[in-house]
Amino acid sequence: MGRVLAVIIWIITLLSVILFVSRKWWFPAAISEHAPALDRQFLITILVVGISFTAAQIGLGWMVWKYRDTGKPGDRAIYSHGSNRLEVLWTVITAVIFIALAVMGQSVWASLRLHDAPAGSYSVEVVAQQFQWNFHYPGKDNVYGRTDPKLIDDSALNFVGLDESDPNAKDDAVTAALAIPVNRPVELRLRSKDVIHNFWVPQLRFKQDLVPGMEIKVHFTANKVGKYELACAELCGQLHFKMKSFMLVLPEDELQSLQALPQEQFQARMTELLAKYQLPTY
Ligand SMILES: [Cu+2]
Repeated sequence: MGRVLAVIIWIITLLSVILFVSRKWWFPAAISEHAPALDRQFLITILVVGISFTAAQIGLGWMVWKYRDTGKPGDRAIYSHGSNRLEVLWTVITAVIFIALAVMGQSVWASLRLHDAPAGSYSVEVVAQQFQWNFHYPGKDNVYGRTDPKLIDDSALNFVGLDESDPNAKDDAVTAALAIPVNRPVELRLRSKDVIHNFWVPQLRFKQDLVPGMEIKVHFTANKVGKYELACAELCGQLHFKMKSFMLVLPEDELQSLQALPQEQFQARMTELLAKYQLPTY
C-alpha cells in the first residue's frame, strides 16, 4: 500500500506541474503598462513556489515509500524528536524567500496606489453598490459636480447623488460602463455605497477593493484599444454574480467626442461603442 500511495503522490505532483507548465489556463493577454513587470514578478513567484512544492512532494512520496510497512516482524516504528537545527534552518530559508518576494513585488503595487496619478490623467469616479457599477465622469470641464449621499435616489437613476443644481455637474455623466482613453494615464477614484466590492479587469492586472467610507485612488495606463469584462471580485451579497460591466479602452478622439456629449447622448453613444467593440477571445 505504501508504494501505491507514494506513486499517487508523485502522479498528483506531476499533473499539478503540467497544469502550470502547459499554460493552457493562463492569464488573458495584458493591456496595461505595468502588466509586464507584474507578470514577471508572478512568474518568479510561481517558479520559486513551484520548485519548492515539487521538491517537498517528491520527498514526501520518497518517505512514504522508504518507511512503508513491509510486514517483517522486526519492522517497528521508532519515535524521533526531529532536529531543532533543521527546523530553524528551513523556517529561516522560507522566511527569507517570502520576504524577498514581497519586497520585489511591492514596487509595482505601490506605483499604482501610493503615488499620485501623473498630471493630465483621465479621471473617473467609480461608485459601486449592490449589485451594479456606476461610473461618474467629470465632463469637459474636468471638475466633478457636487455629490451628496442625501441626494442618492436609485428610483430617479441618481445613483451617485449628483447635485444637478451645481454648475460643475452640468456636463457630468453617470453610466453603467467604464470608458477610458488608450495610452494615457487614468485615475480611478473608487468608492462604495454599501459593502466592500472589488474592481477587477483581468487584462489590467490589478484588483482593488472599494470600501464604504473611503475613497481609494488607483492609476494605470491601458495600452490596447478594445472592450473588456469588468467584474466585482468580492463576494458582496446574493446577486454578486450579476455585478459585472464592461471597460472600453478608446482612441483619444473617440473618447473626446464621447466626453463632449450631454448625459442622454452620452448613454446612447456608450451603447453604440459597446456594440462596436468585441470582447477578446480567450
Ligand atoms: Cu460587488
